Amino acid sequence: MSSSTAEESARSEAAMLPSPTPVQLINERGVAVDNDTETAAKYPMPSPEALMRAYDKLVTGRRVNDQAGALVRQGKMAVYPSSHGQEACQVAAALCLDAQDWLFPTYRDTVAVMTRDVDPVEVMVLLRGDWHSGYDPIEHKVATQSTPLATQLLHAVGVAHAAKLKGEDSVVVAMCGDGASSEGDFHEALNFAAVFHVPVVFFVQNNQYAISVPLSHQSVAPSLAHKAIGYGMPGERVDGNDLAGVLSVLGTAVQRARDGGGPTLVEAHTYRMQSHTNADDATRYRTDAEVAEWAPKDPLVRMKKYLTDAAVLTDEAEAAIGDDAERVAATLRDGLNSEVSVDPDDLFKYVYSEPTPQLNEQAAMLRDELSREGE
Ligand SMILES: Cc1ncc(C[n+]2csc(CCOP(=O)(O)OP(=O)(O)O)c2C)c(N)n1
Ligand SMILES: [Mg+2]
Repeated sequence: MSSSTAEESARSEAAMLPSPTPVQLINERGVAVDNDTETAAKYPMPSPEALMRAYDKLVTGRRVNDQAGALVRQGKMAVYPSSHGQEACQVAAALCLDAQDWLFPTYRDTVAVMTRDVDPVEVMVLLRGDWHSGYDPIEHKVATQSTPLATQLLHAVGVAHAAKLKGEDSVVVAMCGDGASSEGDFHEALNFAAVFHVPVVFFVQNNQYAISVPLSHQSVAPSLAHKAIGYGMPGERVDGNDLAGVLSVLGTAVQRARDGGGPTLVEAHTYRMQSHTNADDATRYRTDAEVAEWAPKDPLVRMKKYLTDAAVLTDEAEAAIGDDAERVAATLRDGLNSEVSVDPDDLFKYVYSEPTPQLNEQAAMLRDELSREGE
């Protein structure tokens, strides 16, 4: 290998590696970080308007998480995987996309789906147990919230590949958790995306746990973002509680994909502040002291401090943002407190265009069981 080829190859390898520490634009005290020139050029601070728009969604996202928790306790929803503490990731994942782009969320990404302007009640009916999905994925370009881990990543790559073949200008953001990165589907999706150079951004919210399994039992790689180079795509890591940082890093990756630069793997370092779902008791596998360490890193607190100090966020603006969030919470309460009548047959109707014999059998069993209810 000639020395210039060797240098070029070393440069392109280095470009695929993530930053030595997670990218951060605003620190935990709400102060802008003085980054080196290269990082600052690659990840510019979003404009005050963009930050205000995102902060508005952040406040609503937190309110939605709190409201959903209350609705579960009141028996109005079956289950809620909260993204409390992860709202910066949620908001940024939706706001980095244009109208023609696609989002592939998981069960924990309700706030991301709502931030893409899907009706809040339509989003929640899945978690009430009424429907497989209450919104139309094609209308909103938001796939259904996936519970089988990492399966959505393959679907996302398929959509991105199709968009590329059709010459469409759309980018796909595919979300998953740290635990999902151990799935075979994760590997297949990243490998296919890199080999076929498709416009997709893989966005891993590393919230440190897969239910009770800590990250240390999931991976011993230097970071999840380091996995990217093994597939031949760039990886980046970002402080997932820094809204400005996540917006900038995801924005850069989305633009790269749009410009024909191929896929990127972005890992956000964050923390699941509450239990996995209401059916889990996190005190059984982690200490209060560990949770307390993350409390001061709250994405809302630092964004509020930064915007207030910059005199962008005024008391009136804060009050208006709070009112918006209350309106969304009231919409959720009204929608989920209303009586709903569901047809049990619908469970089977839309699985395949032609029902399979097994589905027909299961539907008949359910009908029989229901007809004997109360006997
Ligand atoms: C294929 C598959 N295996 C197992 C499960 C059960 N399960 C549901 S959530 C979860 C943990 C996932 O953790 P992570 O990917 O880190 O996401 P988080 O819940 O932390 O957002 C597991 C194992 C599942 N839903 N799908
Ligand atoms: Mg996790």
